[in-house]
Amino acid sequence: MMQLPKLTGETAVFGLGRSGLACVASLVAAGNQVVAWDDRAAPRAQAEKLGARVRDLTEDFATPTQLIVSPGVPLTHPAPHPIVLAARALGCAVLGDMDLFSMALEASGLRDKATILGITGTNGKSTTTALVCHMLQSAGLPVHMGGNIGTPVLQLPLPEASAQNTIYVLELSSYQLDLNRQLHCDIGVMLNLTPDHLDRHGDMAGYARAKQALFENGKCQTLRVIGTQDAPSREMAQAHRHENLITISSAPSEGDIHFAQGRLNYGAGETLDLQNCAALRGAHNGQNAAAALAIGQSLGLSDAAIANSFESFGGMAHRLQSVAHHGALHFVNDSKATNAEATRHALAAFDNIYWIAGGVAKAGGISNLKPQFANVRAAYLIGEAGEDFAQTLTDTMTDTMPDKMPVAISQTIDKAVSQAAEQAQADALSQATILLSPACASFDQFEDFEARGLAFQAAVATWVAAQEKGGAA
Ligand code: UMA
Repeated sequence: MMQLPKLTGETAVFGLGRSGLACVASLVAAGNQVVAWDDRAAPRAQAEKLGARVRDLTEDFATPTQLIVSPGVPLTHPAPHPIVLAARALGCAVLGDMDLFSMALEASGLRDKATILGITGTNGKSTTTALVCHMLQSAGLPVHMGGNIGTPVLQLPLPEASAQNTIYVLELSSYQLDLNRQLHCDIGVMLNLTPDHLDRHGDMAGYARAKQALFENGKCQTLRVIGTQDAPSREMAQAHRHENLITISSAPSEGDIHFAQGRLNYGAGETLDLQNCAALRGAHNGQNAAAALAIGQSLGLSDAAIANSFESFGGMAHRLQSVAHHGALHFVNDSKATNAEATRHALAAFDNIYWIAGGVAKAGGISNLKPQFANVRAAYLIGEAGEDFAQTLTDTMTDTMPDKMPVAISQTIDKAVSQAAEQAQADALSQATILLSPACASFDQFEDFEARGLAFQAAVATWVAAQEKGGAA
Protein backbone atom coordinates (compact mmCIF):
# COMPACT_ATOMS: atom_id res chain seq x y z
CA MET A 1 0.00 0.00 0.00
CA MET A 2 1.24 3.49 -0.83
CA GLN A 3 2.05 5.66 2.22
CA LEU A 4 0.28 8.99 1.89
CA PRO A 5 1.02 12.23 3.78
CA LYS A 6 -1.39 13.67 6.33
CA LEU A 7 -3.65 16.13 4.49
CA THR A 8 -5.30 19.19 6.01
CA GLY A 9 -8.95 18.94 7.05
CA GLU A 10 -11.42 16.26 6.09
CA THR A 11 -11.00 14.19 2.90
CA ALA A 12 -14.15 12.99 1.17
CA VAL A 13 -13.98 9.89 -1.07
CA PHE A 14 -16.88 9.38 -3.47
CA GLY A 15 -17.11 6.08 -5.37
CA LEU A 16 -15.84 3.04 -3.50
CA GLY A 17 -14.83 0.64 -6.25
CA ARG A 18 -11.30 -0.76 -6.46
CA SER A 19 -9.58 2.62 -6.66
CA GLY A 20 -11.87 4.38 -4.14
CA LEU A 21 -11.33 1.72 -1.48
CA ALA A 22 -7.55 1.82 -2.09
CA CYS A 23 -7.71 5.61 -1.54
CA VAL A 24 -9.66 5.11 1.71
CA ALA A 25 -7.16 2.49 2.97
CA SER A 26 -4.10 4.68 2.22
CA LEU A 27 -5.69 7.87 3.58
CA VAL A 28 -6.82 6.21 6.83
CA ALA A 29 -3.42 4.55 7.32
CA ALA A 30 -1.81 8.00 7.20
CA GLY A 31 -4.11 9.24 9.98
CA ASN A 32 -6.40 11.33 7.77
CA GLN A 33 -10.02 12.11 8.61
CA VAL A 34 -11.88 10.29 5.84
CA VAL A 35 -15.55 10.42 5.02
CA ALA A 36 -16.76 8.10 2.25
CA TRP A 37 -19.85 7.39 0.17
CA ASP A 38 -20.98 5.08 -2.62
CA ASP A 39 -24.51 4.63 -3.99
CA ARG A 40 -24.16 0.91 -3.16
CA ALA A 41 -24.33 -0.37 0.42
CA ALA A 42 -21.71 -3.16 0.18
CA PRO A 43 -18.72 -0.90 -0.61
CA ARG A 44 -19.88 1.56 2.06
CA ALA A 45 -19.59 -1.23 4.63
CA GLN A 46 -16.09 -2.05 3.31
CA ALA A 47 -15.01 1.59 3.66
CA GLU A 48 -16.35 1.68 7.21
CA LYS A 49 -14.33 -1.43 8.04
CA LEU A 50 -11.23 0.30 6.68
CA GLY A 51 -11.79 3.15 9.15
CA ALA A 52 -13.69 5.77 7.13
CA ARG A 53 -16.83 7.50 8.40
CA VAL A 54 -19.75 6.87 6.09
CA ARG A 55 -21.86 9.93 5.20
CA ASP A 56 -24.24 10.44 2.29
CA LEU A 57 -22.15 13.09 0.54
CA THR A 58 -24.89 13.61 -2.04
CA GLU A 59 -27.23 14.82 0.77
CA ASP A 60 -24.75 16.31 3.22
CA PHE A 61 -21.51 17.33 1.55
CA ALA A 62 -20.48 19.61 4.49
CA THR A 63 -16.98 21.11 4.11
CA PRO A 64 -14.25 18.64 3.23
CA THR A 65 -10.92 20.14 2.11
CA GLN A 66 -10.55 17.75 -0.81
CA LEU A 67 -12.86 15.39 -2.68
CA ILE A 68 -11.40 12.22 -4.21
CA VAL A 69 -13.66 10.80 -6.92
CA SER A 70 -13.55 7.53 -8.88
CA PRO A 71 -12.43 7.92 -12.48
CA GLY A 72 -15.92 6.98 -13.74
CA VAL A 73 -17.63 9.93 -11.98
CA PRO A 74 -18.47 12.55 -14.66
CA LEU A 75 -16.69 15.88 -14.36
CA THR A 76 -18.22 17.64 -17.36
CA HIS A 77 -20.35 15.36 -19.59
CA PRO A 78 -23.11 14.38 -19.98
CA ALA A 79 -23.32 16.70 -16.93
CA PRO A 80 -21.01 17.17 -13.95
CA HIS A 81 -21.99 14.86 -11.10
CA PRO A 82 -23.84 16.92 -8.40
CA ILE A 83 -21.08 16.08 -5.92
CA VAL A 84 -18.50 17.61 -8.25
CA LEU A 85 -20.66 20.75 -8.49
CA ALA A 86 -20.98 20.86 -4.69
CA ALA A 87 -17.20 20.64 -4.30
CA ARG A 88 -16.53 23.30 -6.91
CA ALA A 89 -19.06 25.65 -5.29
CA LEU A 90 -17.11 25.40 -2.02
CA GLY A 91 -13.68 25.71 -3.63
CA CYS A 92 -12.89 22.15 -2.52
CA ALA A 93 -10.24 20.47 -4.71
CA VAL A 94 -11.54 17.58 -6.86
CA LEU A 95 -8.78 14.96 -7.18
CA GLY A 96 -8.24 11.36 -8.23
CA ASP A 97 -5.99 8.53 -7.12
CA MET A 98 -3.22 9.62 -9.54
CA ASP A 99 -3.03 12.97 -7.67
CA LEU A 100 -2.70 11.08 -4.38
CA PHE A 101 0.05 8.91 -5.91
CA SER A 102 1.92 12.06 -6.90
CA MET A 103 1.47 13.54 -3.38
CA ALA A 104 2.79 10.31 -1.83
CA LEU A 105 5.94 10.38 -4.00
CA GLU A 106 6.61 14.05 -3.30
CA ALA A 107 6.00 13.71 0.46
CA SER A 108 8.30 10.67 0.67
CA GLY A 109 11.19 12.59 -0.92
CA LEU A 110 11.59 9.67 -3.33
CA ARG A 111 10.21 11.21 -6.54
CA ASP A 112 13.69 11.17 -8.07
CA LYS A 113 13.96 7.41 -7.32
CA ALA A 114 10.88 6.78 -9.50
CA THR A 115 10.56 6.66 -13.29
CA ILE A 116 6.90 6.95 -14.20
CA LEU A 117 5.60 5.68 -17.53
CA GLY A 118 2.04 6.61 -18.54
CA ILE A 119 0.46 4.65 -21.39
CA THR A 120 -2.78 5.71 -23.03
CA GLY A 121 -4.72 5.46 -26.29
CA THR A 122 -8.12 4.14 -27.28
CA ASN A 123 -6.96 0.60 -27.98
CA GLY A 124 -3.89 -1.45 -27.11
CA LYS A 125 -2.98 0.33 -23.87
CA SER A 126 -3.39 -2.74 -21.64
CA THR A 127 -1.33 -4.95 -23.95
CA THR A 128 1.36 -2.28 -24.27
CA THR A 129 1.41 -1.73 -20.50
CA ALA A 130 1.76 -5.47 -19.83
CA LEU A 131 4.38 -5.86 -22.58
CA VAL A 132 6.49 -2.96 -21.27
CA CYS A 133 6.26 -4.33 -17.73
CA HIS A 134 7.31 -7.80 -18.93
CA MET A 135 10.20 -6.33 -20.96
CA LEU A 136 11.54 -4.35 -17.98
CA GLN A 137 11.07 -7.25 -15.55
CA SER A 138 12.91 -9.56 -17.98
CA ALA A 139 15.80 -7.08 -17.89
CA GLY A 140 15.90 -7.43 -14.09
CA LEU A 141 14.66 -3.89 -13.39
CA PRO A 142 12.41 -3.09 -10.39
CA VAL A 143 8.96 -2.53 -11.93
CA HIS A 144 5.39 -2.03 -10.69
CA MET A 145 2.35 -2.06 -12.98
CA GLY A 146 -0.99 -0.46 -12.19
CA GLY A 147 -3.70 2.07 -13.07
CA ASN A 148 -6.54 1.34 -15.48
CA ILE A 149 -5.13 -2.14 -16.12
CA GLY A 150 -6.69 -3.20 -12.82
CA THR A 151 -4.38 -2.64 -9.83
CA PRO A 152 -5.15 0.74 -8.25
CA VAL A 153 -2.01 2.85 -8.20
CA LEU A 154 -2.24 3.32 -4.42
CA GLN A 155 -1.85 -0.42 -3.91
CA LEU A 156 1.70 -0.16 -5.28
CA PRO A 157 4.63 0.40 -2.89
CA LEU A 158 6.80 3.55 -2.71
CA PRO A 159 10.22 3.35 -4.43
CA GLU A 160 13.08 1.72 -2.50
CA ALA A 161 15.40 4.50 -1.27
CA SER A 162 18.52 2.40 -1.77
CA ALA A 163 17.82 0.57 -5.02
CA GLN A 164 18.11 1.79 -8.60
CA ASN A 165 15.10 3.72 -9.87
CA THR A 166 11.78 1.97 -9.42
CA ILE A 167 9.79 2.03 -12.65
CA TYR A 168 6.01 2.50 -12.50
CA VAL A 169 4.24 1.38 -15.67
CA LEU A 170 0.77 2.92 -15.54
CA GLU A 171 -2.11 2.37 -17.93
CA LEU A 172 -4.00 5.68 -17.93
CA SER A 173 -7.58 6.00 -19.17
CA SER A 174 -9.01 9.24 -20.51
CA TYR A 175 -11.07 9.38 -17.29
CA GLN A 176 -7.94 9.24 -15.14
CA LEU A 177 -6.14 11.80 -17.31
CA ASP A 178 -9.12 14.15 -17.20
CA LEU A 179 -9.15 13.99 -13.42
CA ASN A 180 -5.40 14.15 -12.82
CA ARG A 181 -3.84 17.52 -12.02
CA GLN A 182 -0.63 16.65 -10.17
CA LEU A 183 1.00 13.52 -11.59
CA HIS A 184 3.75 14.23 -14.13
CA CYS A 185 4.91 11.12 -15.95
CA ASP A 186 8.50 10.96 -17.18
CA ILE A 187 7.64 8.96 -20.29
CA GLY A 188 4.26 9.11 -22.03
CA VAL A 189 2.81 6.91 -24.76
CA MET A 190 -0.31 7.82 -26.79
CA LEU A 191 -1.06 4.91 -29.08
CA ASN A 192 -4.15 5.95 -31.05
CA LEU A 193 -7.34 7.93 -30.79
CA THR A 194 -10.63 6.75 -32.30
CA PRO A 195 -14.17 7.49 -31.04
CA ASP A 196 -14.87 6.03 -27.58
CA HIS A 197 -16.27 7.39 -24.30
CA LEU A 198 -17.76 10.36 -26.20
CA ASP A 199 -20.67 10.47 -23.73
CA ARG A 200 -18.15 11.24 -20.99
CA HIS A 201 -16.03 13.74 -22.96
CA GLY A 202 -18.75 15.44 -25.04
CA ASP A 203 -17.15 14.93 -28.45
CA MET A 204 -13.92 13.84 -30.14
CA ALA A 205 -12.24 17.17 -29.32
CA GLY A 206 -13.04 16.69 -25.62
CA TYR A 207 -11.77 13.10 -25.74
CA ALA A 208 -8.53 14.25 -27.44
CA ARG A 209 -8.10 17.03 -24.85
CA ALA A 210 -8.33 14.48 -22.05
CA LYS A 211 -5.62 12.31 -23.67
CA GLN A 212 -3.50 15.36 -24.50
CA ALA A 213 -3.33 16.10 -20.75
CA LEU A 214 -0.68 13.36 -20.55
CA PHE A 215 1.78 15.69 -22.29
CA GLU A 216 0.67 19.22 -21.38
CA ASN A 217 2.50 21.62 -19.03
CA GLY A 218 5.89 20.07 -19.68
CA LYS A 219 4.85 16.53 -18.68
CA CYS A 220 6.75 13.52 -20.09
CA GLN A 221 10.04 15.42 -20.49
CA THR A 222 12.12 12.26 -20.95
CA LEU A 223 10.23 10.77 -23.88
CA ARG A 224 6.96 11.13 -25.74
CA VAL A 225 5.87 8.24 -27.95
CA ILE A 226 2.90 8.99 -30.20
CA GLY A 227 1.16 6.87 -32.85
CA THR A 228 0.52 8.36 -36.27
CA GLN A 229 -2.27 6.09 -37.52
CA ASP A 230 -5.17 8.50 -37.11
CA ALA A 231 -5.65 12.24 -37.60
CA PRO A 232 -6.10 13.28 -33.92
CA SER A 233 -2.93 11.37 -32.92
CA ARG A 234 -1.00 12.87 -35.83
CA GLU A 235 -2.06 16.34 -34.68
CA MET A 236 -0.77 15.54 -31.20
CA ALA A 237 2.54 14.30 -32.63
CA GLN A 238 2.82 17.45 -34.72
CA ALA A 239 2.27 19.63 -31.64
CA HIS A 240 5.14 17.86 -29.83
CA ARG A 241 7.51 17.42 -32.77
CA HIS A 242 10.40 19.29 -31.13
CA GLU A 243 10.10 17.59 -27.73
CA ASN A 244 11.87 14.21 -27.40
CA LEU A 245 9.27 12.65 -29.66
CA ILE A 246 9.34 9.19 -31.23
CA THR A 247 6.48 8.45 -33.62
CA ILE A 248 5.24 4.89 -34.09
CA SER A 249 2.96 3.27 -36.64
CA SER A 250 1.58 -0.04 -37.79
CA ALA A 251 1.68 1.19 -41.39
CA PRO A 252 4.80 0.65 -43.53
CA SER A 253 7.13 3.66 -43.87
CA GLU A 254 5.23 5.85 -41.40
CA GLY A 255 6.72 6.86 -38.06
CA ASP A 256 10.23 6.62 -36.57
CA ILE A 257 9.44 3.01 -35.65
CA HIS A 258 7.00 1.27 -37.95
CA PHE A 259 5.67 -2.21 -38.55
CA ALA A 260 5.84 -3.87 -41.96
CA GLN A 261 5.67 -7.54 -42.97
CA GLY A 262 6.07 -8.92 -39.49
CA ARG A 263 8.99 -6.66 -38.51
CA LEU A 264 9.63 -3.42 -36.68
CA ASN A 265 11.75 -1.05 -38.74
CA TYR A 266 13.73 1.70 -37.05
CA GLY A 267 16.99 3.66 -36.96
CA ALA A 268 19.27 3.36 -39.97
CA GLY A 269 17.59 0.33 -41.55
CA GLU A 270 17.51 -1.82 -38.39
CA THR A 271 14.74 -4.37 -37.91
CA LEU A 272 13.26 -6.48 -35.12
CA ASP A 273 11.42 -9.62 -36.18
CA LEU A 274 8.05 -10.17 -34.47
CA GLN A 275 7.09 -13.34 -36.36
CA ASN A 276 8.02 -15.65 -33.47
CA CYS A 277 6.17 -13.51 -30.95
CA ALA A 278 2.95 -15.51 -30.57
CA ALA A 279 1.24 -12.96 -28.34
CA LEU A 280 2.00 -10.02 -30.64
CA ARG A 281 -0.02 -11.15 -33.63
CA GLY A 282 -1.42 -8.51 -36.02
CA ALA A 283 -0.34 -5.07 -37.20
CA HIS A 284 -1.95 -3.36 -34.19
CA ASN A 285 0.36 -5.39 -31.93
CA GLY A 286 3.21 -4.29 -34.19
CA GLN A 287 2.46 -0.74 -33.09
CA ASN A 288 2.20 -1.80 -29.43
CA ALA A 289 5.60 -3.46 -29.74
CA ALA A 290 6.99 -0.30 -31.42
CA ALA A 291 6.00 1.69 -28.30
CA ALA A 292 7.72 -0.87 -26.06
CA LEU A 293 10.85 -0.79 -28.25
CA ALA A 294 11.01 3.02 -27.98
CA ILE A 295 10.74 2.80 -24.19
CA GLY A 296 13.23 -0.07 -23.86
CA GLN A 297 15.82 1.78 -25.93
CA SER A 298 15.28 5.00 -23.98
CA LEU A 299 15.88 3.10 -20.71
CA GLY A 300 19.11 1.59 -22.06
CA LEU A 301 18.00 -1.99 -22.84
CA SER A 302 19.80 -3.79 -25.67
CA ASP A 303 17.80 -4.59 -28.80
CA ALA A 304 18.53 -8.30 -28.21
CA ALA A 305 17.08 -8.17 -24.68
CA ILE A 306 14.01 -6.34 -25.99
CA ALA A 307 13.52 -8.91 -28.78
CA ASN A 308 13.84 -11.84 -26.34
CA SER A 309 11.25 -10.33 -24.01
CA PHE A 310 8.83 -9.86 -26.92
CA GLU A 311 9.17 -13.58 -27.72
CA SER A 312 8.57 -14.67 -24.12
CA PHE A 313 5.59 -12.29 -23.63
CA GLY A 314 2.53 -14.41 -22.83
CA GLY A 315 -0.10 -11.86 -23.86
CA MET A 316 -3.13 -10.67 -21.92
CA ALA A 317 -6.24 -12.46 -20.83
CA HIS A 318 -9.31 -11.48 -22.90
CA ARG A 319 -7.22 -9.82 -25.67
CA LEU A 320 -6.84 -12.08 -28.68
CA GLN A 321 -6.24 -14.80 -26.09
CA SER A 322 -5.93 -18.27 -27.52
CA VAL A 323 -8.08 -20.42 -25.20
CA ALA A 324 -8.44 -23.81 -26.92
CA HIS A 325 -7.78 -25.85 -30.03
CA HIS A 326 -10.01 -28.70 -31.16
CA GLY A 327 -9.03 -30.31 -34.46
CA ALA A 328 -8.91 -27.51 -37.01
CA LEU A 329 -10.80 -25.14 -34.72
CA HIS A 330 -8.99 -22.42 -32.79
CA PHE A 331 -10.98 -20.61 -30.06
CA VAL A 332 -9.95 -17.00 -29.36
CA ASN A 333 -11.20 -14.79 -26.52
CA ASP A 334 -11.09 -11.09 -27.39
CA SER A 335 -13.74 -10.00 -24.88
CA LYS A 336 -11.79 -6.79 -24.14
CA ALA A 337 -12.83 -5.53 -27.60
CA THR A 338 -15.55 -3.24 -26.29
CA ASN A 339 -15.62 -1.03 -29.39
CA ALA A 340 -15.58 -1.56 -33.15
CA GLU A 341 -12.02 -0.31 -33.58
CA ALA A 342 -10.68 -3.00 -31.24
CA THR A 343 -12.68 -5.63 -33.12
CA ARG A 344 -11.28 -4.38 -36.44
CA HIS A 345 -7.82 -5.55 -35.33
CA ALA A 346 -9.17 -8.97 -34.33
CA LEU A 347 -11.00 -9.47 -37.63
CA ALA A 348 -7.83 -8.47 -39.51
CA ALA A 349 -5.65 -10.91 -37.55
CA PHE A 350 -7.40 -14.14 -38.69
CA ASP A 351 -9.29 -15.57 -41.63
CA ASN A 352 -12.13 -18.15 -41.72
CA ILE A 353 -13.67 -16.45 -38.69
CA TYR A 354 -16.84 -17.63 -36.98
CA TRP A 355 -17.51 -14.37 -35.22
CA ILE A 356 -19.36 -13.92 -31.92
CA ALA A 357 -20.29 -10.26 -31.36
CA GLY A 358 -22.83 -8.09 -29.57
CA GLY A 359 -23.73 -6.60 -26.20
CA VAL A 360 -24.28 -2.87 -25.69
CA ALA A 361 -23.17 -1.19 -28.93
CA LYS A 362 -21.20 2.04 -29.14
CA ALA A 363 -22.21 4.89 -31.50
CA GLY A 364 -21.90 3.73 -35.11
CA GLY A 365 -22.18 0.04 -34.23
CA ILE A 366 -20.13 -2.18 -36.55
CA SER A 367 -20.86 -0.42 -39.83
CA ASN A 368 -17.25 0.80 -40.19
CA LEU A 369 -15.98 -2.81 -40.03
CA LYS A 370 -17.27 -3.62 -43.53
CA PRO A 371 -13.76 -3.96 -45.04
CA GLN A 372 -13.00 -6.73 -42.52
CA PHE A 373 -16.22 -8.74 -43.07
CA ALA A 374 -14.53 -10.62 -45.92
CA ASN A 375 -12.61 -12.62 -43.27
CA VAL A 376 -15.86 -13.66 -41.57
CA ARG A 377 -17.59 -16.91 -42.61
CA ALA A 378 -20.53 -16.66 -40.21
CA ALA A 379 -21.68 -14.37 -37.38
CA TYR A 380 -23.38 -15.25 -34.08
CA LEU A 381 -24.91 -12.28 -32.30
CA ILE A 382 -25.54 -11.88 -28.60
CA GLY A 383 -27.12 -9.33 -26.29
CA GLU A 384 -28.92 -6.05 -26.98
CA ALA A 385 -27.10 -5.25 -30.22
CA GLY A 386 -28.09 -8.54 -31.90
CA GLU A 387 -30.85 -7.25 -34.20
CA ASP A 388 -28.96 -4.08 -35.22
CA PHE A 389 -25.74 -5.93 -35.97
CA ALA A 390 -27.69 -8.56 -37.97
CA GLN A 391 -29.17 -5.73 -40.04
CA THR A 392 -25.72 -4.18 -40.68
CA LEU A 393 -24.30 -7.56 -41.71
CA THR A 394 -27.25 -8.35 -43.97
CA ASP A 395 -27.09 -4.91 -45.66
CA THR A 396 -23.36 -5.30 -46.21
CA MET A 397 -23.70 -8.73 -47.75
CA THR A 398 -26.14 -7.59 -50.40
CA ASP A 399 -23.82 -4.62 -51.13
CA THR A 400 -20.48 -6.25 -51.44
CA MET A 401 -20.32 -9.99 -50.95
CA PRO A 402 -20.97 -12.71 -53.48
CA ASP A 403 -21.68 -15.41 -50.85
CA LYS A 404 -24.26 -14.98 -48.18
CA MET A 405 -22.70 -15.01 -44.73
CA PRO A 406 -24.92 -16.93 -42.27
CA VAL A 407 -26.00 -14.63 -39.45
CA ALA A 408 -27.63 -16.08 -36.33
CA ILE A 409 -29.19 -14.21 -33.41
CA SER A 410 -27.82 -16.56 -30.77
CA GLN A 411 -28.67 -14.25 -27.84
CA THR A 412 -26.46 -16.01 -25.27
CA ILE A 413 -22.77 -16.74 -25.35
CA ASP A 414 -23.27 -20.49 -24.65
CA LYS A 415 -25.54 -20.84 -27.63
CA ALA A 416 -23.26 -18.73 -29.82
CA VAL A 417 -20.24 -20.93 -29.01
CA SER A 418 -22.01 -24.21 -29.78
CA GLN A 419 -23.63 -22.85 -32.96
CA ALA A 420 -20.35 -21.37 -34.21
CA ALA A 421 -18.26 -24.44 -33.39
CA GLU A 422 -20.78 -26.84 -34.96
CA GLN A 423 -20.99 -24.77 -38.14
CA ALA A 424 -17.19 -24.52 -38.34
CA GLN A 425 -16.90 -28.28 -37.90
CA ALA A 426 -19.53 -28.91 -40.58
CA ASP A 427 -17.68 -26.58 -43.01
CA ALA A 428 -14.58 -28.78 -42.52
CA LEU A 429 -12.02 -26.07 -43.42
CA SER A 430 -8.35 -26.80 -42.85
CA GLN A 431 -8.36 -24.14 -40.12
CA ALA A 432 -11.06 -21.94 -38.61
CA THR A 433 -11.20 -19.42 -35.76
CA ILE A 434 -14.11 -19.18 -33.36
CA LEU A 435 -13.64 -15.59 -32.24
CA LEU A 436 -15.39 -13.72 -29.45
CA SER A 437 -14.72 -10.06 -30.29
CA PRO A 438 -17.93 -8.30 -29.29
CA ALA A 439 -17.35 -4.66 -30.43
CA CYS A 440 -19.67 -3.83 -27.51
CA ALA A 441 -19.74 -3.16 -23.80
CA SER A 442 -20.80 -6.17 -21.75
CA PHE A 443 -23.11 -4.81 -19.09
CA ASP A 444 -26.42 -5.99 -20.61
CA GLN A 445 -25.47 -9.60 -19.80
CA PHE A 446 -22.28 -9.54 -17.69
CA GLU A 447 -20.70 -7.61 -14.86
CA ASP A 448 -17.73 -6.65 -17.03
CA PHE A 449 -15.66 -7.76 -20.04
CA GLU A 450 -13.70 -10.16 -17.82
CA ALA A 451 -16.87 -12.01 -16.76
CA ARG A 452 -17.90 -12.15 -20.43
CA GLY A 453 -14.51 -13.61 -21.44
CA LEU A 454 -14.68 -16.19 -18.65
CA ALA A 455 -18.20 -17.18 -19.76
CA PHE A 456 -16.84 -17.70 -23.29
CA GLN A 457 -14.00 -19.83 -22.00
CA ALA A 458 -16.40 -21.92 -19.89
CA ALA A 459 -18.70 -22.45 -22.90
CA VAL A 460 -15.72 -23.44 -25.05
CA ALA A 461 -14.46 -25.88 -22.40
CA THR A 462 -17.93 -27.46 -22.16
CA TRP A 463 -18.22 -27.81 -25.94
CA VAL A 464 -14.71 -29.23 -26.37
CA ALA A 465 -15.19 -31.69 -23.46
CA ALA A 466 -18.45 -32.91 -25.00
CA GLN A 467 -16.70 -33.45 -28.36
CA GLU A 468 -13.86 -35.32 -26.71
CA LYS A 469 -16.34 -37.61 -24.98
CA GLY A 470 -17.88 -38.22 -28.37
CA GLY A 471 -21.26 -36.73 -27.41
CA ALA A 472 -23.04 -33.61 -28.56
CA ALA A 473 -22.45 -30.38 -26.66
N1 UMA B 1 -20.38 5.28 -8.07
C1 UMA B 1 -21.38 5.86 -7.33
N2 UMA B 1 -22.11 6.86 -7.89
C2 UMA B 1 -21.87 7.31 -9.15
C3 UMA B 1 -20.83 6.71 -9.90
C4 UMA B 1 -20.10 5.68 -9.34
O1 UMA B 1 -21.61 5.49 -6.18
O2 UMA B 1 -22.57 8.21 -9.60
C5 UMA B 1 -19.63 4.18 -7.47
C6 UMA B 1 -20.00 2.81 -8.00
O3 UMA B 1 -21.09 2.26 -7.28
C7 UMA B 1 -18.68 2.03 -7.79
C8 UMA B 1 -17.62 3.13 -7.82
O4 UMA B 1 -18.26 4.37 -7.76
O5 UMA B 1 -18.67 1.38 -6.55
C9 UMA B 1 -16.82 3.17 -9.12
O6 UMA B 1 -16.44 1.90 -9.48
P1 UMA B 1 -15.69 1.69 -10.86
O7 UMA B 1 -15.77 0.28 -11.23
O8 UMA B 1 -16.15 2.69 -11.84
O9 UMA B 1 -14.22 2.14 -10.46
P2 UMA B 1 -13.04 1.29 -9.83
O10 UMA B 1 -13.44 -0.05 -9.35
O11 UMA B 1 -12.37 2.18 -8.88
O12 UMA B 1 -12.18 1.06 -11.13
C10 UMA B 1 -11.39 2.13 -11.66
C11 UMA B 1 -11.45 2.03 -13.18
N3 UMA B 1 -12.85 2.13 -13.62
C12 UMA B 1 -13.25 3.09 -14.42
O13 UMA B 1 -12.53 3.96 -14.83
C13 UMA B 1 -14.71 3.08 -14.81
C14 UMA B 1 -10.88 0.69 -13.63
O14 UMA B 1 -10.81 0.68 -15.05
C15 UMA B 1 -9.45 0.54 -13.09
O15 UMA B 1 -8.95 -0.75 -13.44
C16 UMA B 1 -9.47 0.69 -11.55
O16 UMA B 1 -10.04 1.97 -11.21
C17 UMA B 1 -8.07 0.65 -10.94
O17 UMA B 1 -7.32 1.78 -11.30
C18 UMA B 1 -11.75 -0.21 -15.71
C19 UMA B 1 -12.46 0.50 -16.84
O18 UMA B 1 -13.51 0.02 -17.25
C20 UMA B 1 -10.98 -1.38 -16.34
N4 UMA B 1 -11.91 1.59 -17.38
C21 UMA B 1 -12.48 2.26 -18.51
C22 UMA B 1 -12.00 1.62 -19.81
O19 UMA B 1 -10.93 0.97 -19.81
O20 UMA B 1 -12.67 1.83 -20.83
C23 UMA B 1 -12.05 3.73 -18.50
